[in-house]
Amino acid sequence: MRVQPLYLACIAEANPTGVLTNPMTTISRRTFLATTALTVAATRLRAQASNPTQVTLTIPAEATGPQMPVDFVGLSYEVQQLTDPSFFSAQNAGLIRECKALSPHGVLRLGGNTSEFGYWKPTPESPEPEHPQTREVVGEPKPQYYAVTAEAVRNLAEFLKATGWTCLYGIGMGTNTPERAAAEAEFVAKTLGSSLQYFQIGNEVDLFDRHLRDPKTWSAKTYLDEWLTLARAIVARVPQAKFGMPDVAGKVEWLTEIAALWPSIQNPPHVTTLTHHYYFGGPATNPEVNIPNLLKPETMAKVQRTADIATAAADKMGARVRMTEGNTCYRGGKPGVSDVFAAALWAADYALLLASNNYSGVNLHGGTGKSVANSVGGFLPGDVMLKDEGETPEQIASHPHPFYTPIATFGSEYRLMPVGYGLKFAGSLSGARLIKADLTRALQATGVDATAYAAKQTSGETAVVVLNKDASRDLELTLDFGSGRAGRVNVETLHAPALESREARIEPEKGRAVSGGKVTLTVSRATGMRISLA
Ligand code: BDP
Repeated sequence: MRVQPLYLACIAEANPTGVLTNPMTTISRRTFLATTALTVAATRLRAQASNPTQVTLTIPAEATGPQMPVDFVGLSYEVQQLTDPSFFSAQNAGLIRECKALSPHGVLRLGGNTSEFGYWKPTPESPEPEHPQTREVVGEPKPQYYAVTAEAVRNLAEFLKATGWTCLYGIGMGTNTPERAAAEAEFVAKTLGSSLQYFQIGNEVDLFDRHLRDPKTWSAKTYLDEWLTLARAIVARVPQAKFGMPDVAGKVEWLTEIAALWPSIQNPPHVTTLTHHYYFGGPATNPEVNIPNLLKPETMAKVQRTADIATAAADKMGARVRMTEGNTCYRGGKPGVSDVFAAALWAADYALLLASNNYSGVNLHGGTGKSVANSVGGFLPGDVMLKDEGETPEQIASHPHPFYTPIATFGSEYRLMPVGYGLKFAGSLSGARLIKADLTRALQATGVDATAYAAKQTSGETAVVVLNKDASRDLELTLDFGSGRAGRVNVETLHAPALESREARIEPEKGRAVSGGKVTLTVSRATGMRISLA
């Protein structure tokens, strides 16, 4: 059995689910105080273990980097989630509350592997169409067809209004026809109105050669031809339609190829966004998917290389880049990595690195266990792993399903998970212009695995987010805002007792006075800190 840290056992006493995101509301005060005492004692012990590493970061006064859009933060769900029309509906108060808590201007992306098997059913009487042959492949969704109904789209529109979010609406490509795609798009455009940002046609099209297309002929070029047929059919019925594409799983060079082919297209559809996906690794059984690998600097160096390729292609097309579907570990996530605090630090760092590369946003994938299990062949490898490790059905059920979901469903309750807290923490810079300064390089020169991002809000406030991902080293950080700056900084932390904790919190700390333009703070190991100066 997985060894549970002491504090979690203690919390689980009062909360049988064992999963915590907001201890003040889910456990008794007595248990919370006991937990806090343990945590504080553990922190003291750690602090005695080694001296903090001292470092000074100079924060330039001018912000000349990209502006992080107000709607940078997003979530991604399977289209199959629409088969329950009450899920994305004005009635689903719990989900609406968690979405709003995550971001006041979020972006809901609908897609995933299941999007290739949904068919548009405009009226309850519309018959199920005939479907083409596909190959069944382990790990890919079984060709289980389902209807996307007008009722589900109407409810989705109400849900978006209630959250203040917009939508990237996924239309299938794998088994769809231009006529059905256009009819669906027309209804969606009319029903979602200004809540619709754009359409995406096809999910992870670079993997279609596995089960949906002929591997001998499938390429970026054949994809583009097919995409154009569908997109033009949509534009014929929705002339103002905008698109994001190609939503590749991994072949980011398809973006380069598409950008090279683009000038040869007569009267091209309006593509606002080039899109790709990103999963750090997978599946759950892969031993390389672990906390040290997730948080090490090389992981983000790889992310940077993908961003360089994607943004160069987008610049050529006059578009932006968005990471429309991703998370820590594919095939539904890995317990102990995807559902713990390490994922919060990863998500915050990943999102801010992409923001500093001028991405228009990030959509972390999640949803219900069933919809994601269906997207990967019917079951989550993480469940098998837990069973093999001896967890009881109750213990397994206490994990979020899928393991990486930013908002988890427990019965009728919805809760923001650690990975969601990380995204929310990064989202606190939304709307601000990033300050170009190699803060991360300065931090990593000390040998500590930490990163930092600075930004200037339109109000003039300067905010610095420091993510100390290091499991063993604390930072004694001096921020130098320039001798002309004075006042007090506000401080907020993203923290949990340990990287392995199945919880996360964002909490204010005591402000500090700035003296001579400088302020010094301790950023403990495995902690994020946001320091802002008006
Ligand atoms: C992506 C798919 C999505 C899956 C996810 C996963 O688009 O449908 O849920 O991976 O494997 O490849 O977790």
